Amino acid sequence: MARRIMHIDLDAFFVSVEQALNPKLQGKPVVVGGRPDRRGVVAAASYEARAFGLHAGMPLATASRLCPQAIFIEGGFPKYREASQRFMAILAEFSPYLEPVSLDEAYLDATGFESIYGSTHQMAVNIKQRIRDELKLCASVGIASGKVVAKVASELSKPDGLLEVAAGDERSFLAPLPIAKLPGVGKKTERILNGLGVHTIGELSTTPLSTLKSHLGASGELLHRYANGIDDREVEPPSAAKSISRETTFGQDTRDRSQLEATLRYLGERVGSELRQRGRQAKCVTLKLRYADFTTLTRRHTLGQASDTDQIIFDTGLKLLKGALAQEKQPIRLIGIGVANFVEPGRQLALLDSSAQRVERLNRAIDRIRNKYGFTAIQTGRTMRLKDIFPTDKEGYTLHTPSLSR
Ligand code: TTP
Ligand code: MG
Repeated sequence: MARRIMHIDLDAFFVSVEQALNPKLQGKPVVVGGRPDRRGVVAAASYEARAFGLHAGMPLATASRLCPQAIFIEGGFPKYREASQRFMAILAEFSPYLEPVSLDEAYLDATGFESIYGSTHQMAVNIKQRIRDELKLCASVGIASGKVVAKVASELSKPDGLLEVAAGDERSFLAPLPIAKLPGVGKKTERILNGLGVHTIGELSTTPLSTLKSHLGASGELLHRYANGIDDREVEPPSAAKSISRETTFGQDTRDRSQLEATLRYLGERVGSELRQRGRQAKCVTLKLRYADFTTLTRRHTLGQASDTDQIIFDTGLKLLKGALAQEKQPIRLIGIGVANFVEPGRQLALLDSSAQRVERLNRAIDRIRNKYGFTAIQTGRTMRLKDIFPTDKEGYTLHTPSLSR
């Protein structure tokens, strides 16, 4: 199936957020970056301001000379961050294959989504509409068989654009454009290529590879591929964390076995619950201890078979703890447990023996109840001991480092 990759980029992002919040700014030349009497540069310019030649990176003083009637505002990052989060949340509803690139820009793999929306074009129309309705912002969308052509297309379509390059048309679409439009061609590369008599992407695409390699090194090869519309890079969702852990420092250093084990059990359950929520199983369990003299020990154990159950996580952590306590007699200041080496759960429940099945079901039942009524709605035997030590609320025990232990 031919890939359909979308590049979505918000128009005049910082300025558009300001205009959405303050309608008086709409339709006017507006600059975010600061007062024109200050040193500094334009961060974003409205399209009305761009008509006067203003652009990002231009000194504010120059901007105000070219367009004295422009409205200059300082701007505020939290507003842009919030708008960005809402923008990405909308995109995530359209496809799970989403790669945020910056605050206002993302790639989305829409391959195979035609059947849902009628066409990829219609899907893009729907995305633009949701962004307009919910955020009062305007997005430009490029659609192509790969990232590079999709990005060039969205850029070219701005503002309020939507441009789809049909499969097979990538080269001819790029050919007439100046090389500076090709992602990866910066000022320096542009100068070198111009020196070789190369001005358009089409000319770049027919320049011998050996010439490009000798003048640009490895990037010459990449640019040659891009210029020919070849780009197999996948849309990569942000890499999920590679481990999950919880730890806490005790109010007082301790050697109390039952307190150590109860805390380990509790932290292990928090780890297990997040692991199951992420739909992963882990092959490795780690224990972390910090002693009264601040020396820190970490021990790890690799499981014969990946697991996501509280019992296996705790039992493994407990074994590591017992081994450590046998070796070192100092009181303990901090305890932590974690899991790593994730795998997708591959095996069928039916293949497990019946006692393992019971454990899995039990874990899921506990998760359901805790999701509904809070973490302390169910207490397993060992963690009851913590009641005497730590205050509880619906969310769980309030340990000394809540952010790490929740
Ligand atoms: P861009 O998407 O590059 O620009 P834009 O959204 O303002 O305009 P366009 O319609 O061409 O996409 O950058 C997004 C935001 O990042 C921009 O609104 C402000 C910020 N930014 C800076 O702070 N400094 C800069 O030099 C650039 C280029 C952007
Ligand atoms: Mg933008």
